[in-house]
Amino acid sequence: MGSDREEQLPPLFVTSRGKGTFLYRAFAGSVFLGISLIWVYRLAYLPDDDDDGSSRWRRWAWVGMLGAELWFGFYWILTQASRWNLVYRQTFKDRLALRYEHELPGVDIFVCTADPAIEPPAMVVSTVLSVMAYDYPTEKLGVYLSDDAGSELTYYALLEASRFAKHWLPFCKKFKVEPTSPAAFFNNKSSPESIGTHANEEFRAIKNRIDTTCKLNRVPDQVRSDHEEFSQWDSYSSKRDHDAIIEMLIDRTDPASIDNEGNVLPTLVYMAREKRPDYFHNFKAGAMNSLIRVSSVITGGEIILNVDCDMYSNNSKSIRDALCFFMDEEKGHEIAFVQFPQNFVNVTKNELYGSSLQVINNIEFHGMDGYGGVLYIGSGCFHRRDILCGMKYSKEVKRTTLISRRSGGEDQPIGRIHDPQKLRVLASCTYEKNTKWGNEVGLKYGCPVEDIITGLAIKCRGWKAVYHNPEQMAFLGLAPTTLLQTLVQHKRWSEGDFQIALSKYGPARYGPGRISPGLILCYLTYCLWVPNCIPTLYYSMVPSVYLLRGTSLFPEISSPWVVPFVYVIFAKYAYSLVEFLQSGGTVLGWWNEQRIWLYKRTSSYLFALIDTIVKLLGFSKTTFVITAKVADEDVLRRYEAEVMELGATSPMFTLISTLALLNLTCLLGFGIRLVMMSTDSVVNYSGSMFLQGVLCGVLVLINFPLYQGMFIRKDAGKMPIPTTVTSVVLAVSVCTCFAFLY
Ligand SMILES: *[C@@H]1O[C@H](CO)[C@@H](O)[C@H](O)[C@H]1NC(C)=O
Ligand SMILES: CC(=O)N[C@H]1CO[C@H](CO)[C@@H](O)[C@@H]1O
Repeated sequence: MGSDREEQLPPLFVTSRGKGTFLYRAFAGSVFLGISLIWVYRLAYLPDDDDDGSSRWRRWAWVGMLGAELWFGFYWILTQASRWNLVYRQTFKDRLALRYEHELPGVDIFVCTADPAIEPPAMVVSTVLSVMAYDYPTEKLGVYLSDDAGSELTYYALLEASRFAKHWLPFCKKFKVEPTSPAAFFNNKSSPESIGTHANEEFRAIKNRIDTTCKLNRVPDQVRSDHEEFSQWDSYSSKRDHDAIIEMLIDRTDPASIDNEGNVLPTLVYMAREKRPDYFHNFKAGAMNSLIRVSSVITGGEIILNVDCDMYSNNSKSIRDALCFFMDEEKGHEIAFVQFPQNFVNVTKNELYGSSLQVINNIEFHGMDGYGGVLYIGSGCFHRRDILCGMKYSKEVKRTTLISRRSGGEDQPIGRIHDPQKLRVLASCTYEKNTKWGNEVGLKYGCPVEDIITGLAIKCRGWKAVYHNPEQMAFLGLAPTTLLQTLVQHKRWSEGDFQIALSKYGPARYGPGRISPGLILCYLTYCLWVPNCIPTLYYSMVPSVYLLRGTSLFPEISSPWVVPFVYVIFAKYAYSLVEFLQSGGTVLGWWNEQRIWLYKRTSSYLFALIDTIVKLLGFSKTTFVITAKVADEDVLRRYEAEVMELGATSPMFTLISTLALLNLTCLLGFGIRLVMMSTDSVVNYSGSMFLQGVLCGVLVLINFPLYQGMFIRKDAGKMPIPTTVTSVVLAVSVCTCFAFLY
């Protein structure tokens, strides 16, 4: 290749640094000073160890406060890493088209679904259609649906979709439709109605057929007799026990596979890997690895995109965006994957469950990107196939970018194996036995967050990752719509991340020398979510019960030591509010986010910690809970009205409501005590208990929706009465013990 010419070409992407970095660093330094002063205060004023019981209790509580504050300070330092050095990326798709339009690489897109009852097939095929309609040469596109339930309903839906694609793809092209998910496009009130009536009717008809079939739980006999492949389900016994089923619904190399306007259609493949009760299936990582193998012999695209089945494409140019990174002459060769943010269509204005992940998407990931290593979060991510399959980075491969390998003619010959028998072998339970799959090749096994650990391993092999967060969001999915879903989802995430921290791939152990120190800190922020539960529980209980007793654990209001406490708390929260507003949130949304922050820490993370310990002791195995993507209408109505959904029985709910009631009792007790005092002692007393009272008061305020759910609301989403009763009993007994015993 003419390398002189290459070097003068303007780049395909540019990276810019965030503004105000210096100011931010100065601010962070001042907060750190405040934190250090808090530590100093705790050490300097450690209560003496008298024999008197009450002061001994105070001493221990004080030591606990110090421990909690040491942890919070340490964790705060970790979170600074992802704010230290923000970078933003911009791509030039016109340059890409100009230079490489005729040598664009093949792209295989994997959509994973696991259960037709939780992830409705009509939604899944809308996602499939949205990615089939990417603005990309269709003869280079392969779309694969992995159905881990091996359900014929999902296959049926895909069959309908493959027929609808013949209308949908030319329609998208002709009218430049955005987004290319038919469900999203036709549901959007602002979509021009005039252009789509016919397509809309057709889509509604197909959606109805799919929904009806799913409701009846049975594929129509006519369809079954017209399509002999349904006979493969004759041997199907359950979603945990069935043969591999691989069907090519559209083969782009087949001259008959054209849309209504005569253009080639992208390849479309249905895959249900073999499942047997005796073989562990490794959840989504197992499905992804089967897809990697099967696709490698059918279309063998150099680039792999994987999306969750609810994450439709909202930007038909995303592939081109990603290629601007991979194909950049200067830097492209070291990039292993390009991660897009996970955005959600379902979020309400003041996001009650904090599930829009705005701060992660708009701040923290840009910070990780600054260290060359955003997380791989399992959806909306473009990978280079050879790197995902274990290739190591080395200086020699510097020039083997996608392009030069392609034009060098060293392409792995794509077998174009269409022999179903051979394909099924690739998706069989036994294929991976005694191979490196799940370890050095493909996605890693043995961790509930296979994506995070795989991304980390890739970076530890020397590769870089890029985060691209374009204005027009690339992928849109569904956020959890109930409190319990949110808490359960976070339990899974935090538990998985914590397992990474404890494993031999723990960033602090495996990272040094392989990835940058900043990136290690960023990873630790996520991997150490779980241990936050202990100090948070401590801080939300102990000061409150000591308030009830009248024992002070904070400096008096007139003492200069109040300053660092007030400054750190004020600075931290004011900044987090600014950050939240900058990321497109509202003030109320921020307040809601703080509540979820508390609930996650005191329930999800605690249960994750308990489960981790139980597993370490060898009592149970990893289980995987899929987050439901559908909710009944009643629940949805409350979600849209931003009324907290509490109508479920869960130990998590018992825990958070006990804590809420505990704080309420303590605050009331404190109030009663104040009322019964003389004016002089009120001033003194409230001065010494000031910070503690504020802390308890804020905890009561933030728990307001819980009190409502327990005592005021009458709808089906209120707290179940048994939970309320249990929590009241627990909270009152704890308070009584502390107030009157010892
Ligand atoms: C999704 O795409 C549409 C059409 O281009 C755009 O108007 C909309 O803003 C996008 N949605 C989001 C959340 O970015
Ligand atoms: C599946 C689901 O929850 N969908 C809802 C997402 O939110 C929109 C509007 O907020 C609803 O119309 C959907 O039904």
